[in-house]
Amino acid sequence: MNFDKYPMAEPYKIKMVEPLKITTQKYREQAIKEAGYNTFLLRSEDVYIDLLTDSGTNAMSEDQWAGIMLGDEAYAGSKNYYHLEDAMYECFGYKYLIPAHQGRGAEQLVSKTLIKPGQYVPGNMYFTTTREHQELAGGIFVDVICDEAHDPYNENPFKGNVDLNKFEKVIKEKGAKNIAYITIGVTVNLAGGQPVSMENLRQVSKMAHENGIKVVLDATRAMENAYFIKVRENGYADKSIKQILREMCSYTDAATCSGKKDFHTNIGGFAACNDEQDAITMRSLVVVYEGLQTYGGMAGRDMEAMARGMLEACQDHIMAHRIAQSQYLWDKLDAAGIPIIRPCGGHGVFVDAKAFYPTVPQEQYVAQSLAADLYVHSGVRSMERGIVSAGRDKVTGEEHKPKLETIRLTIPRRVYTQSHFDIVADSIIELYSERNKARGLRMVYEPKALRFFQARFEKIL
Ligand code: PM9
Repeated sequence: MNFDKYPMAEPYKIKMVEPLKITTQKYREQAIKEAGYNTFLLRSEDVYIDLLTDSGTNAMSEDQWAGIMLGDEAYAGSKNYYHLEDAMYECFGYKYLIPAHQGRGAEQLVSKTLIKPGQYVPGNMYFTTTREHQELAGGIFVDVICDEAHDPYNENPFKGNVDLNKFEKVIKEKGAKNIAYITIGVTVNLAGGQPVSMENLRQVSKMAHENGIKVVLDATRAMENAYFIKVRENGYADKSIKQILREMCSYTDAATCSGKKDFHTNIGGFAACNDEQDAITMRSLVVVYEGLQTYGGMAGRDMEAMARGMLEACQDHIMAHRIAQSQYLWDKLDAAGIPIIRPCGGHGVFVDAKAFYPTVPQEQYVAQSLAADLYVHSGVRSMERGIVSAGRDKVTGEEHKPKLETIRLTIPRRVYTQSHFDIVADSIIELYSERNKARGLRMVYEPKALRFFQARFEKIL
């Protein structure tokens, strides 16, 4: 039997199930209205298939659950911290670990440690929480991702790559001493989960280090990125995910990581670095914002689950199945002619809302409106990744207008089956056939920071 022919076949069996509720369309119309047409404000029990995010929504393994029972809840020096430190070193290779309650906690520590107010922070496309913490620390984000990343239909297999000319221009124009560091997200979330090649990481590292600039990896989905390097980049097919990951990290000086994605855990994160002084500064901050340096806002049991999940996610067949699920949904939508970001990315499928609803302008929050309509149609929850997520320029107050205006169908790991993906695909296809009924939204409540989480809207009739 050639099992390679069945990448989608689950490398696990199901031990515990969580019931799902199917509601009527009338019920969902009322629910989304009450939620201000914001899928973040829906009650989870009113959702049938939840593709809002892959963050903290993953199914842990029996080994991780067993680890939960071994939580050492001592205030200081928990044995689970040391397990986590060992696992992080084995997978990522950084010298120092600073645990945090989740990714944004780590982002605060790194931003406060490395950014002096007024400094620039280039990066391969913004991420919401990352840019927020950089700006709160007085930094100015500059996008240096390649142009292909902003084009949904460009087929470049490494659309997450940094454009070296753009990076060099920032160094020349602003001066190396005015650059705090460069952030490299692997994969790039808002570009559609697109990976960065090893070759690009190597070149960015060379250019940065020749100019005395540090490289900070957003390692949140680094294992997915390593998998893409394995299957898409020459010379890596016979290397393991762990070997590829260690090489990726070797080009960088520090990392932030949300533990809620690749590691299948429900909570957790960390910052890591190789510079002792940076570690000392971050440890002095972690006790103020997160918790003691040996738990950083996590319970001992959470650290144990994360340590075990990290080692598990490095196994090649686990990552192959993970990406096969995204590819399955992507293939079905592509075959039906649905406008989606190409090529298939890691953590989900991104529908091009501007092309899906061409009659609704971006200023009327077209992706937000599509996400609400999809929920009403079938109880499938997705997330807006467009003008609402992009927020406003902190200086001018103008709305950022990203070229990519998408809804993200994010795939939680080991949670849904092929039949669920069939329903999601059919629902999108049916909605596409009714696209002439589309209406825009008006924002009626706008929070100051990370507005996409809490903003409220009304339908324009
Ligand atoms: N990502 C996601 O759904 C959850 C929050 S935003 C809706 O994609 C990257 C690349 C992320 C990320 C979170 C964080 C922050 C940092 N970098 O959510 O704080 O995708 O653990 O991580 C989310 P935390």
